[in-house]
Amino acid sequence: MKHGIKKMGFVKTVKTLTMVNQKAGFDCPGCAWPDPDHRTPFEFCENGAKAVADEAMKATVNPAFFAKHSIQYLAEQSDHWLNKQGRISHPMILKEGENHYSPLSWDDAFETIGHAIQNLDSVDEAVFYTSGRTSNEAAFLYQAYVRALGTNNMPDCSNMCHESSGKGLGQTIGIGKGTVTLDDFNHSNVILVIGQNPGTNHPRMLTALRDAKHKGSTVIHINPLPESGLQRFKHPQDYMKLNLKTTQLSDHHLQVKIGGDAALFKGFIKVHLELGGLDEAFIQASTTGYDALVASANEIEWADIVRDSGIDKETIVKIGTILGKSKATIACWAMGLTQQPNGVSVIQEVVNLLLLGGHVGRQGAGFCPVRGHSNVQGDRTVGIWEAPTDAFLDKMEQGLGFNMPREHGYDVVNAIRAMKDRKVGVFFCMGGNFLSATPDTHATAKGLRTVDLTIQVSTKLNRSHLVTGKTALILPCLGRTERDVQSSGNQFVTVENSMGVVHTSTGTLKPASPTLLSEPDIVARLAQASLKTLHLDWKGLVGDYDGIRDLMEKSLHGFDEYNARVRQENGFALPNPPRDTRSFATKDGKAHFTVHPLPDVSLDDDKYVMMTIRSHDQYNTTIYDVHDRYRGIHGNRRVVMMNASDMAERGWKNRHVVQLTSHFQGETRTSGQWQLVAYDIPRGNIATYFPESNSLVPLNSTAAESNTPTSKWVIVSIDSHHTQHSGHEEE
Ligand SMILES: Nc1nc2c(c(=O)[nH]1)N[C@H]1C(S)=C(S)[C@@H](COP(=O)(O)OP(=O)(O)OC[C@H]3O[C@@H](n4cnc5c(=O)[nH]c(N)nc54)[C@H](O)[C@@H]3O)O[C@H]1N2
Ligand SMILES: Nc1nc2c(c(=O)[nH]1)N[C@H]1C(S)=C(S)[C@@H](COP(=O)(O)OP(=O)(O)OC[C@H]3O[C@@H](n4cnc5c(=O)[nH]c(N)nc54)[C@H](O)[C@@H]3O)O[C@H]1N2
Ligand SMILES: [Mo]
Repeated sequence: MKHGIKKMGFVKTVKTLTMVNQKAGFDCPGCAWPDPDHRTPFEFCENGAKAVADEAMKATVNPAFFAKHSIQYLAEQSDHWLNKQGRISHPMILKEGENHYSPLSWDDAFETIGHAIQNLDSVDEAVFYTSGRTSNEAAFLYQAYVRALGTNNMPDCSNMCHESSGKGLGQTIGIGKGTVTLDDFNHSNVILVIGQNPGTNHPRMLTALRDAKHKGSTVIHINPLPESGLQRFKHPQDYMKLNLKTTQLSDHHLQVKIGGDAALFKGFIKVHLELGGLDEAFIQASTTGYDALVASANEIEWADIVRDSGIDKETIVKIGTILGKSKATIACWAMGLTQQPNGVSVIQEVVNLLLLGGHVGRQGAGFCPVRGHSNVQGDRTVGIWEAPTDAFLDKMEQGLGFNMPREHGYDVVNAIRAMKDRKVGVFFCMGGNFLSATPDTHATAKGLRTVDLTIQVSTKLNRSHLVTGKTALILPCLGRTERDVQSSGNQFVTVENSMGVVHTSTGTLKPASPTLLSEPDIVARLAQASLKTLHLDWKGLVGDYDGIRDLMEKSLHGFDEYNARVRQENGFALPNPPRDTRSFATKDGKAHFTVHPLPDVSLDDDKYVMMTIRSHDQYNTTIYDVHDRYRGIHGNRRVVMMNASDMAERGWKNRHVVQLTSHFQGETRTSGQWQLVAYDIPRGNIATYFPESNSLVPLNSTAAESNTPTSKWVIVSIDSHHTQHSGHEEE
């Protein structure tokens, strides 16, 4: 309530928060955790309230604001300050060589973009980014437009997020998504929470863990940090029932070293194989690669497993035995696994372990990659994909009635490389904050500045509005919480949650400014301004989103009777072969055990591994405040969490100011003015907050196969700070 009242006042707060995640309300723009079928009036968490309140701010970033503040002035302000200024009210343009954005009409904005696109030498010089809040309708229309233009250049935030999960699962179980439902949690024996901080990033997941624990499940938390949301959890509604007991959510915490999960899982697999109790019928009938897995497990030495994971053998045997005896195990994970150099293969070690016990397509068991942005999974399902398969495009062509480009496009890292090579003329962003979210901030900034025209469809001011192409546009749009009225009346949109359930989301608030357009409307006008052949009745489609959904039904697998089924009370679940029928859409129709060498996690003596993580008061690059309450850190975000013994060894105390230098393939990157804080983290490991530390993440350091930046594996050296900090314009 406090977070709401500060930004929207009392009455609007009550009205708004009681619509979050309700059947007639809007989907929380926070995370992608699913809603229970039977809802209480309060289906939101502290951080969801922050996200909603942040969107419901007044539209004070208006033409007068931009007339008052130059780009140079704005660039000197912190991310926290930029976000605090309110919603953006009008389309704005920053003309080449000018220091202030000035207002322009929507028509002029689209004409500017249309010209720029039509003047490109090749459509492949246009790149279209998406952040994962975009609805299914907007995303579907957007990809249809980009493909009508003739390119697959569609990098999206998931390239930096769960791409490794999609690849890791797709290759082994034939679907790049999770296989559990919310109800499975209530039937599980064991729940693994790996490389994830749900107390801050998916708070409503804690309720599912609490309920599962009350039914007897064991929760095993694998993380270099203790992450206190898992230690002492009290459901907010228990305060009202005066049931003030806290639940210890995690029964076991394995304080693995950063990057040590592959070794740890190889240990679990060894224990399981020795223990027996495998699901032999399943292995026999439905998998391949079992013998090779056994052979490789026999070869691996315990000494290597213990050294690389940082966990002693006794503990691995104890936890491995619990896992080996479990009749129903769920594995949840997030960025601690996906943003590693071995992001894909470490997820496949998790797959190996669960396949041994047949923990897939069985009640209470399966894979649960916990998604970030509230519709990032839906965006991919409906076509935001730089590397689509032919089968996917065949169906899309059938539905849309025009030819699709087949050559794969740029993902996020390749888009930045292309900018640096001056191969990008127009860069269009549907939401997000590309400059701050991507690695290697200085390299990205340099890349962005080579582009002729950059366009940001946004709700709030961020650093990507300040580090731009030669000409820059801001197109302000409606948020998820706002009423979307088109020619046929009030519209709703649809989204897919982390467990593959598609449902409606209806904005209820008065739009922050009468000038705002919906995202589908922006796409339609973009198409009309820049396509040589229209192919679709863009205006008609936007007049009534049912028309967009009818097109989706024709163009996508699993969307039959979309308009009818998505209107059902709890929406509907998309097809999921492993979950529905224990079948696997791999080439041979089997689930695959895979063998990977132990990754090299060795370090030189003077080096540390840095992970870049989220605080409790941020939503990705949106900084709500400068605290991290659950970790006991207040008033500063430029902090380095470091082991007390590592600090003592260097003669350093709390608050000592250091500079960090990252090392990769002979290159270094340095960033100064960081304060040390002694923290419960393994020796040799440190943690900092993103986006501040993103200038240290090397562009070319990416995960094998998924090309995801290794935001959780940055090799650094630490020195006392001597040189002057260079200002944060691009940091
Ligand atoms: N309030 C809020 N909610 C959010 C977001 C937000 O910024 N704020 N962001 C949304 C998005 S887009 C996403 S993707 C999710 C992110 O959700 P998380 O993945 O929970 O986010 P991170 O802060 O990146 O945390 C990663 C966790 O992995 C651990 N970790 C790091 N390296 C390793 C490792 O090598 N092994 C293991 N086992 N653990 C490791 C870290 O200690 C940390 O606990 O949250 C979503 N929800
Ligand atoms: N070092 C490091 N880097 C990381 C990560 C990390 O853990 N460490 N995590 C990565 C991950 S998992 C992700 S998902 C990315 C996130 O990357 P992005 O999705 O690009 O970044 P966000 O900060 O979520 O974007 C916030 C902006 O989106 C706009 N916005 C908000 N709501 C809406 C809306 O409804 N419509 C539109 N059009 N715009 C809207 C606002 O203007 C806001 O400023 O960052 C990645 N970067
Ligand atoms: Mo994410």
